[in-house]
Order: sequence, then C-alpha cells, then structure tokens
Amino acid sequence: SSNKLLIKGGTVVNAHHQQVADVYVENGIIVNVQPNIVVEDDVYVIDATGKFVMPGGIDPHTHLQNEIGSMGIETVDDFFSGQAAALAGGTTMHIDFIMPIDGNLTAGFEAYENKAKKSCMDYGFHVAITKWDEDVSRDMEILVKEKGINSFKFFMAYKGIVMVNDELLLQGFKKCKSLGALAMVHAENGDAVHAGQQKMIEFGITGPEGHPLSRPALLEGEATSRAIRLANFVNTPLYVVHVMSIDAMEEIAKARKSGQRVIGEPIVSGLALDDSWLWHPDFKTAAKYVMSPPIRSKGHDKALRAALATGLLQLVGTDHCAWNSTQKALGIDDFRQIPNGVNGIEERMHLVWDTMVESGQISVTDYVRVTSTECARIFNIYPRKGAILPGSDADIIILNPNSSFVITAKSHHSRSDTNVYEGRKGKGKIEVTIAGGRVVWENNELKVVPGAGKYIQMDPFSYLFDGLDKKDVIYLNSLQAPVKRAKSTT
Ligand code: DUC
Ligand code: ZN
Ligand code: ZN
Ligand code: ZN
Repeated sequence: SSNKLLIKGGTVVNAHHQQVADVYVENGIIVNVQPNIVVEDDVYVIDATGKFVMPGGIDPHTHLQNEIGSMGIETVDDFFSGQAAALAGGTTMHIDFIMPIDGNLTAGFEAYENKAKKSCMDYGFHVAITKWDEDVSRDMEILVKEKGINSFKFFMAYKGIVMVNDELLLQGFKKCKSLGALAMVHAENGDAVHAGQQKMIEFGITGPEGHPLSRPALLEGEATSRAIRLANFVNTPLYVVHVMSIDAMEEIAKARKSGQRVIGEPIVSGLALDDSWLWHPDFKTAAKYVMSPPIRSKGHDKALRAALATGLLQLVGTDHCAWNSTQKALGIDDFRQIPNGVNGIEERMHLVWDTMVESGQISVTDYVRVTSTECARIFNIYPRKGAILPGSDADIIILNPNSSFVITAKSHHSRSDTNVYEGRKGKGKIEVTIAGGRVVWENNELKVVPGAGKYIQMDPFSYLFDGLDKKDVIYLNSLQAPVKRAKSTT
C-alpha cells in the first residue's frame, strides 16, 4: 500500500475542536491538517465527505493471551487476533496488563514482549504487582526507567491468587509516587468476596447468578473508598479500573470534588449491559456474562453513562478478556470455576458512539476525548497518540454517522464463539481504520500484518503529578514540632 495518504473533506475531530479539513499522511505520520490540500497523483485518496475523521481509539484496559480470571487456562484472543478485532472496530492502540511470573516483574515483562511480537497494531503495557519484596521494588524502577512502563496495577480481589493487602498497597503506592508512575487498582474487597462465594455455595446457589450475588456493589464501593483514602494518605494519583457500580463511581466523584487526583475508568460492559442475562436459564448464555467486578443490575449502567457524560468519570476501557463457551463450561457445576471476562475490544468504539453520541448524551469532541485523547494524556503519550495534528502518528478512523452496525459472533474478529453484545444494532459505523499510516480496515475487510505493531514506551511524570511536591511541602510545613515532655518519675 502507498505510504502517502489523503483523507478528503471529512469533519476532523479532536478532543478540543472540530473542523472540515483534509488530512495528509506520509510514512505513518500526519503531516498536514487543513482544508483543500492539493497532492500529487501517487497519493491514495479517501473521500470522507459527510463523515467524521477521528483519532483511532485507545483501549486502556485489555487482557490478551493470559490466564487472569481463570484457573490456569489461556484466553482465546492473543496479540494478533485481539488486535485484529480492535482494528476492525476502530481501536488502533491498547494497553495490556502484564502479569508477573511467580511475582517476578522482569520475567513477566519478557514473556509479554514475546507474546506481543505478532502485534498488528501499537500497544503499551501496565504491570501488575502481586507480591512485595526488594526485587519487586527494584524491578519497578527498572521498568519505569528503562522499559517504558508508567503504571502499575494492584488487585484488591482474587484472594489467594493475586490479591494484595493494605500494607502492600501502601508500599506500592509509595513506590509509584517516587517513580512518577500511576497506581491502578482493581477495587473489590477480596476477603468479603471470598466469604460471599462460600455463602452462595452453602445456599446451594452454584449457577452463574451466584457470581453477582456473591460480590455485590457495596464491596466495590468499600475497596474503591479504601484505595482512594490510602492514595490520599500517600499523596499519589490513583486510577480505578473497571468502575462498574454507582457505589464506586460516587467515591471517585467525591474524591475528585475535594481536589484529589483520582481517575475512574468505566468499561463498555458496565455502560451498555445489565446483569439480567446472568439469570438466564441456559447456562451457556448466562456464563458468557461472568466477569469481575460483575455487571450490575439495571440502573448502574445509566448512572455510569451519566457520570461519563458529566466528567465524573474520564475514559472508557473494555477489560477485554475473551473466553469461548467450552472454557466457560468449566464452571457448569460451580460459578467460581467460570473463567472471568467478556469481549469488548472490537465493540467499544461503536457502542460508545451509539449509547453516548447518537443518544445525544455527549458531543463528538467528547467522544474523541473519552475513547482516545484522555487515555493518551493520562499515560503521557499525547499528542503522539490521541490527536489528529501534524506530527501525530497516523492512527485514524472514519466514522459514518448515517450508516449502522450489527454485532454478532458470526462476523466478529475475536476468536471467541460468543459475543456478549450478540444481535445488538446501532447507528454510526466505522468504515475505515488507519493504523500507523496503513489502511487496515476498509469495505468490511481487514488487511493486517503480524509484526506491524510497535511497542509504545510511556514515560513517567504525566501531568497528573504536577504540583504534588507542593502539597507535600505544605503538609510538612504544617507539622508541629513534637511536644516536649518531662521524663515521667512515677
Ligand atoms: N476481571 C475479569 O473479568 N477478567 C480479567 C480480570 C478481571 O479483573
Ligand atoms: Zn484544533
Ligand atoms: Zn480487574
Ligand atoms: Zn482487567
């Protein structure tokens, strides 16, 4: 394909601004954005008249080729199939979670470097911290200073597997702060979830409905509140992944209103689904929807959409962690054995458009912000990513607001045999995806190349950390001299 590309006559949308303009691309980089660009004959021209030309989506939260949420089996999507699905759905970059190997971060990083060799789109990594010792602390430093990592995730759930306690959270938060890296949490009270699961089994509730019943929203609210307060105590920014409930959202909103740097990430399944499917009499259908934190009852979805629209929550991820129905069937007699996770990497851009923009809840510029720009800003890769500006990477989508989409496992690009959005239709179709200057999705056809994706290194000290030192100094200055007391003689 040509290394020169002109997108003509579309409405170019950035998070701050939209205008009718042409976009000229050379060798994977956006060179020019302005009306009526004239080019030579050797340039591939795409007509975008009447359509939106926007930065490709960035999914801040995916799990490709890994065992998280299962008992040692691997997800069906790897870095090639998961990314192919992403590109077909208008996402041109994702940030995946590296799981350490026996707690070892360097070994984990190397394993994921290998898994990602077949990448067909750009990607970055967060790294999970599952234990604490000097090696972990040293490896965090190496990963930030030499390997392009600027965020670490702590699981407050999955007791006995990856769950951390408050002592580790405090140590980890402190280390993140010293490195200028962002601390992230999976916020559910893992001890209480464990008790809740045992209670369900004692009651004889072994089906998929036992999953949401065992880990109610209040446990997500409790852990979210605890993580926020501990981050405040350490004075470091916090990113709460997969905000699924009103309970968690309200804790984040409250902290933000008080000036604390907390970021809340709703995910598509939380915005676009409710838990009614989990009560479906057919096990296979119900098991599809098992993920953690659970998809909540009707009402939470609406409140999360409103929070995203009003800016209480900042950006949308997916937690894409895809299993097939054979794998889900491992939990046929016990919901605790159902691998946790749902699809979303291919559906996110369409569903956010349909549920938020088409419905009139957010503007097109806000759409760009919550699906791309905000993620690029938080993880310190803006404006290379998340913008249609001269000098930015040519990761671009063209969305036709008058066309429609249908989601079905029959035509999706994930390797899963099911889709939690099966049969869903909506307005707004991503007709073209351009990744690194290559047209990879056009006329409903994928042209992806394994190995074409690049690892995007993310530097520490994003804007989130600006001024934090000042708060520490104010705090230190406010401390009183210790009270002097005479030695007791009694
Ligand atoms: N939740 C899931 O459902 N899957 C992967 C990990 C997680 O936290
Ligand atoms: Zn502008
Ligand atoms: Zn999680
Ligand atoms: Zn996750």
